[in-house]
Amino acid sequence: MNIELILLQRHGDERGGLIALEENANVPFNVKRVYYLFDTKPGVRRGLHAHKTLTQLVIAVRGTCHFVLDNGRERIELSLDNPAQGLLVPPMMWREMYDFSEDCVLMVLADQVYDEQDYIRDYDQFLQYANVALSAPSSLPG
Ligand code: T46
Repeated sequence: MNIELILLQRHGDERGGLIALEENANVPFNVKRVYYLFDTKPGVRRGLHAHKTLTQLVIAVRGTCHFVLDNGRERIELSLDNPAQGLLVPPMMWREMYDFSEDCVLMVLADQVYDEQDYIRDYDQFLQYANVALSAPSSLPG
C-alpha cells in the first residue's frame, strides 16, 4: 500500500518553529475544514471508521500517536511524532489511532465539511465497500 507522508517545510529560526500550510500547495486539496483531537485519555483507541469520499491530511502538531491504515487488503501502522510531517489519508481507508501521548494534539485538514453520511463505522461494511471500490472505483454503493 502506498502511503503518502508529506514533508512540511520548517520556516522557523532561532526563536522557534513555524510551519505554514497552504491549500493546493503543500496541502494537496482545497481545505474545507480543520479540526484537532486533544486530551485523548490513556488506553483510548479513536477513529475505527473509514470515509467514503473524504481526503484528509493528519499532523501531530504536538506529541505522538500511532496510526493504523487499512484499505481492506493491507494494513500498515506508523507513528506520527513530527509536526513537519503530514499523513495523507485518502478515501476508503479504515483508520485507527492509539497510544496517544498525554500532550498529543492531532490536527486534521479535510477537503469536505463534516458529514456523518460519509462515515463507515462498521468494519465488515467497510470491507464490502472496499471490495467494490478496489474492483470498480466508480461504482461505490451510496
Ligand atoms: C478522522 C479521525 C482522524 C463533528 O461534529 N465535526 C467534525 O468535524 C468531526 C471530525 C467530528 N464531529 C463529531 C462527531 C462525533 O460526535 O465529534 C464527535 C467525535 O467524532 P469521531 O468519533 O468521529 O472522532 P474520532 O476521533 O474517532 O475521528 C476523527 C474524525 O471524525 C475522523 O474523520 O479521520 O479523527
